[in-house]
Amino acid sequence: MKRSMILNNLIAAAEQFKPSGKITDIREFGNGNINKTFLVTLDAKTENHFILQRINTQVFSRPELIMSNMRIFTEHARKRLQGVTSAKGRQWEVPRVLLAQDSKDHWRDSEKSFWRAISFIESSQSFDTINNIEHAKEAGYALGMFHSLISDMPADKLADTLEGFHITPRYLRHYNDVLSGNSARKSPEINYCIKFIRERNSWAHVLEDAKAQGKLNLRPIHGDPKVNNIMMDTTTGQAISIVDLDTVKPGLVHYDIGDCLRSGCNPIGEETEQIEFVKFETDFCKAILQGYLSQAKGFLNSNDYDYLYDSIRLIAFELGLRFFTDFLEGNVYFKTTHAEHNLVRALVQFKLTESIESQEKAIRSIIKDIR
Ligand code: GN1
Ligand code: MG
Repeated sequence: MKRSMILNNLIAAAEQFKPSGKITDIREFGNGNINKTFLVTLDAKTENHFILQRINTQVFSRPELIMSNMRIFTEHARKRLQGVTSAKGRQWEVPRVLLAQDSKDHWRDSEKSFWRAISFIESSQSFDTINNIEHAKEAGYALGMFHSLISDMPADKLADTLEGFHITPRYLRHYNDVLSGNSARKSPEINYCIKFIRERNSWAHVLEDAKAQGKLNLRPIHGDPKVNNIMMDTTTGQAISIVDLDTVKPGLVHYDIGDCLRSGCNPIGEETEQIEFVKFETDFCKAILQGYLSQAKGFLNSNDYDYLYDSIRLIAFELGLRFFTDFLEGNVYFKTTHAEHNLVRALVQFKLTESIESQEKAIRSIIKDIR
């Protein structure tokens, strides 16, 4: 598509959703790996920003379902919230779905691209990495708050918008297919990844096996609670919201806990190229879990605790596996800036997995102490 056409569609989409006022600015926003995200600024007295997104329909093949999940979740959470925040004296915000001029929750442009808009959490910011222990506690609190708001919602109220998401054995099967059809020259890095995955092949079924045995149950989850989806109040420094609700769907809370910890306890971040410095920070792990359990203690059972360590290790491993597979496949899923981007990302997650494994005793003892 020509640049001018893309720009025209972008402006037309923003016009569709603007609540009031004149659009004064549209700029790319955040570091998402899948969708295109923009921050729209309006010339309005209140609510002078909103988030506009073009959904990647190669990944989310039924985007209408994302929107209906999002509406079911936000409605439920907002009802639950009445009473909760005032009691604690803290603020918590649930993003709102903005409707287009025809009152639909999305808009298709002339190219059939799928656009939707969401309210912006004003006076807040997000960070790609955790800055300190307080920040870590707040990130954990945010995930706990999110889970607690939907803990009374049956998982089957939500559609499965991304089949196979976080089902590690499925990613492994796909990886094996891709690998067997790949004839590219194998560099030492590629060989390291192949060996790394092979050595963890049978363990990688751990959460799905526990689910099949009835030890872990499906619940509504966020799906993507990495650190930069947690919004922090710019004045108080407290967590105020979790955004990016595309993957709100039935799953194991362990996927979320693992994702929050694998992103939160990696102080140099998932986009680093300094692979030798990647380390899982157990002090952050303890603080995130403390913050999480301050909200989540009431609905976690003994089996849930038993699988926490594995979930931390698994989601780091799984993301490495997903990045590596995408690299072998020619970067068809995650946005990249260079040909080896997904290979480097995979190496970061595998290093992180190794760091988790080498600190297994310490991590298990943190979990034991706080349960
Ligand atoms: C993707 O697009 P983004 O950055 O919100 C991915 C997550 C990964 C994450 C890694 C739908 O999320 O699962 O953990 O990249 N989302 C999807 O940064 O695959
Ligand atoms: Mg996302």
